[in-house]
Amino acid sequence: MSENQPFVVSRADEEPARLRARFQELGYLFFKRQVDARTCDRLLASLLAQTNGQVALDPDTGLPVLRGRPFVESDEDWDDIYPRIQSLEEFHSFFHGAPILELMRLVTGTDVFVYPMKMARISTPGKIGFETPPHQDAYSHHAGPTMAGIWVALHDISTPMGRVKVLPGSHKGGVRKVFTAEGVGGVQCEIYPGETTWHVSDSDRGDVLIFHSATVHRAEPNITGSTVRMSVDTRFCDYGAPVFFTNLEPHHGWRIEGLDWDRVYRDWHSSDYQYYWRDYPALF
Ligand SMILES: O=C(O)CCC(=O)C(=O)O
Repeated sequence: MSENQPFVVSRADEEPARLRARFQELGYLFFKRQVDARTCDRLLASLLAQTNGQVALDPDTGLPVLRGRPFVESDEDWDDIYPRIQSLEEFHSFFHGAPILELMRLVTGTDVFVYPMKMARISTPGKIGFETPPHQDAYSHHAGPTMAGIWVALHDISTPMGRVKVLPGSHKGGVRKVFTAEGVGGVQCEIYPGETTWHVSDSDRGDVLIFHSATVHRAEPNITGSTVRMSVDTRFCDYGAPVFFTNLEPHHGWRIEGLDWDRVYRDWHSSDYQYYWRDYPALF
């Protein structure tokens, strides 16, 4: 049996040493409303505009709702929608903006490298059992101890919508054995006996979760009738830490034909965040 406890909430104006100590203790930091609501609304609207009406904003609730059939990452519908999302300049530049970069620097205490790979999550109802299983990003991104994930809620997320939860302190046990699993990513890591308490909370739009590369985390199933949970995330590390080459592709570029940077950058107005990693000193 496992149980949930609420996230410990951190504030960006806390003493940095205290925040970093909490990060090393819990393996995560959760910040309320770090990204302003209008920025989240704009990005959410742009993401939704790429779905051919399959997911739309309910004007009464401000939440995304499913208008078409349910889908999960790597389904035919998702493969059709996702390259258009990946091609949004606004989606990529979101992670290089001040509110996100400031948090990354606060957590690391140094300059950071933002991974080129940016992820958008679209968790629809009707797909129970396909949610992201427990895993560590250190395994899936071949990353070292200074790498961390940063996840942002684009709208208010309540319990039934499929929240992301973490196993506090789990980063201290190193990188774990994995086995094949149903769901996003296709692998699940070992959970040690006694690891029964997860941390998770409902989110407001703009809430940010930062998790250590070895922190075990997972998604809950979306058990709503029609609400879709949408969030975005990427990875970052201390500037100069080794970054594995698979993180230099667009997310799912390895399996969706034509989803490469030329395609992604085709309609961008600025080149500021194009190929910015090419001179990064520690690629392997
Ligand atoms: O948002 C999700 O559903 C999964 C997020 C996640 O597992 C990750 O960012 O590694």
